[in-house]
Amino acid sequence: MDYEGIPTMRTISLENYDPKMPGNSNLGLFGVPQTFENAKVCVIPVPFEVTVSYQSGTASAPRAILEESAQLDLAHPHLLGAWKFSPFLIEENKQISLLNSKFRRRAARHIKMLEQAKPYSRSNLAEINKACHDVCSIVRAETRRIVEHGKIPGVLGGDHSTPLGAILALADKHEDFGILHIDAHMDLRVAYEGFEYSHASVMYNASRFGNVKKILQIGVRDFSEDELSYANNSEKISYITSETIARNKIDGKSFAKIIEKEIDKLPQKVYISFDIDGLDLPYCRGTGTPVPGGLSYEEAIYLIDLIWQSGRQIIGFDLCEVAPEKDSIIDASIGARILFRLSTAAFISLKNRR
Ligand SMILES: [Mn+2]
Repeated sequence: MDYEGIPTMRTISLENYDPKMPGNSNLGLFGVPQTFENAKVCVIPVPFEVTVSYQSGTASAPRAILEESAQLDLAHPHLLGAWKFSPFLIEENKQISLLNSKFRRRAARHIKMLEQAKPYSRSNLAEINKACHDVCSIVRAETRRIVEHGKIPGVLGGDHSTPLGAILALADKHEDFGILHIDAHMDLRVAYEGFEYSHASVMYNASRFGNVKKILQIGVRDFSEDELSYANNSEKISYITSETIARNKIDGKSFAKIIEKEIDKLPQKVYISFDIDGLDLPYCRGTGTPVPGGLSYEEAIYLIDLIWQSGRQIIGFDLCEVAPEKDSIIDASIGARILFRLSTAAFISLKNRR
């Protein structure tokens, strides 16, 4: 019998769930007993970080963010009863973490050889690329399944290579969409370190899909001359560096003024790719390639909401490169909050569907 009428874990469902109860991540993302059938937004966990070039740790993000997500209070400034529209977390595909643990060390060895200018094994590199390709295929298939059910997919990485399969699946479905890319990096490198599916190449790879019509990068501040020249020579790619944002603000322009004109360049359908290092360092201390400068948390939320507020539809999103620190819950907590705002924004944007 239930203790004093409180439903036990097994009997808690969306019907009898009480958002005032203490959060429990065993019930689901954000502590809500969401179901696949009911959810309009589904999150695919991708604990994969084989191509990370500097600090590792982001493969543990899906688990840490799930645990931390139950601590959030879910009142939302634009959505009454937001908890009911909370996303459903798809069950993790075990193949992904198997491939991650098998190939992470082999990739690290490859990077070490490159750094020491020593000859590297071509077959090792080919096998790493094959593993990354396999993960891309898994994410693509999962995304396709979600999209076929009329739901919005979100990828929870892992490093920034992980959403490529989702962008591919969305490009299979939508003829014309843009990407809002929040990041410290342009990720426009061609097969960085020999990795065809590198985290540092994801926007280069996405820019080659015909149905991706526009990529708008915000907060970028750490890039190579090759990436800059690729961006400058591509009609698809626009960017606002965090330095430009900061200078404009110093000159007395508002963040809204700087951003709005650029958002207008995006098509009606938008995919949001959110690398946590697009935020300033205090918000992502554990992340793989930290860079000072960047957006504040509120500026990022403003940007996310501007997509639906401008009449656009969010067809999918990802959150990558969150790397929870050992003795701190802060990175995972911020990640969970960004994930909640991304998924609620996607849900709200359904009203703009055409
Ligand atoms: Mn980045």
